[in-house]
Amino acid sequence: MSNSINKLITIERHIAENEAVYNEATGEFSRLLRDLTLAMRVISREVRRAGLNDILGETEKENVHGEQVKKLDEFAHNIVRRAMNHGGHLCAMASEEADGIIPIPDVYECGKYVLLFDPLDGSSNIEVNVSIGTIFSVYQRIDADATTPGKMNDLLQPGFKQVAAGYCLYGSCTNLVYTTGAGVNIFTFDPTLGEFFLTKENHRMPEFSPQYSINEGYYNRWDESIRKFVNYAKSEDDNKSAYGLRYIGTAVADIHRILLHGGLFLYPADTKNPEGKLRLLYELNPLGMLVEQAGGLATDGSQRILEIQPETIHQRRPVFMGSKDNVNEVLKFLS
Ligand code: AHM
Ligand code: MG
Repeated sequence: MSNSINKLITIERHIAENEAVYNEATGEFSRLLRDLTLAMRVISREVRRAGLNDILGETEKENVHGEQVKKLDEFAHNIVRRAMNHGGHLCAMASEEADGIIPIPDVYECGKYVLLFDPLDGSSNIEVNVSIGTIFSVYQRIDADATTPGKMNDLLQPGFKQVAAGYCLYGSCTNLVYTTGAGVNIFTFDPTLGEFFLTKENHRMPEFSPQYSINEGYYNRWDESIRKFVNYAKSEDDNKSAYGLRYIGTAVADIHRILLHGGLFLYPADTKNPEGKLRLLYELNPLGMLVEQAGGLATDGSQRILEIQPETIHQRRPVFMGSKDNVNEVLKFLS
C-alpha cells in the first residue's frame, strides 16, 4: 500500500480530529471508536500468538448458525464485549457469535449507540494461517435521548443509517479500515509501539478491475444467470482477456483486496443457501458502507445492500459488491 500522506498520525488523534469536524462534540462517539481499537489491539496480539497460546482449535459449542465455535472466535467475541459494555456509549450489542441482544450490564450507563460485530470473520481460515478479521457496524439508537437499555429495533436498522463501519484485518500486517461516512481511512498497526498509524486517507477504489472472487465449487448450485456471468468472466477473445480469480474465503480479506485493487466479490444464493451465506448486519452492511464510501457498489442483485430493512439480526443475503463497473457488469447478467 502506498503511503500517500506524510503526516505521522495515530488513530486516536484521527478519531479526535474527525469528531471535532463531523459530530457534535460530546466525545461519546470518539470514546466508542477508541474502545473498539483497544479490542482490536488485544485480538491482534492473540491472533499473532495463535498456536503458542493454546487457543487454536474448537470449543465444544455450536454457535447460533449451527457451526462449531473456534476458541479464537469466542475469545474475540468476549474481548469486544468486555471492551465495549462499560463505556457508557452503547445501549446494546449484537454479535455473529451470540444468540440475541447482548445487553449492557445494569451497573453501567446506557448511551446512544448500538454496535454489531463479527468478532472473527473467516473462522475456517484461523488454523491455516490465512487472513481473518473483525468487522464492526455502529448505529445511533432510534430514540437518541433514551437512557434505557437498547431494544431489537435499535439493532434492526438499514445499513444506510450506520454512523461508522469498519474492520480490522489480521493479515501479513494488521490493518484497521474505517469510515464515519466521510471517506475511507486505512491504518496500519505498529506492534512494537502498539499504535495504529494512518497509512491512507480518503481511499478510493479502482472503478474496474478484471478480477472476480467467488467460491466456484458451488457452480452447479447456482442460478443460470450466475453461471453465465462466471463463464463470461473466464472467456477470452480478441477484445477481452480472462478475468483473474481470487478467493481467500474470508469475506473481509477478499473485500480488503478489492478495496485496494478493484474487482468483484460475489456470494450469490444457491440451492443450499437460498439467502446466500453472508450476514446482512455483521458483514454486508459494514463492508457495503466501506465499499460505497470508496466509490464502489454493493447490491443483493435487486436492491442496494444498505437499503435492505433487516428483519432478524442473523439474516443472510446474497451479495455482489466491489468496483462500480464490475458490479454494473454482473447486474446486466442478473437482469
Ligand atoms: P464466518 O463468519 O463463519 O467465518 O463465515 C463467513 C465466511 C466469509 O468470511 C467467507 O466469505 C465465506 O464464509 C466463505 O464461505 P465458503 O466457504 O462457502 O466459500
Ligand atoms: Mg463472518
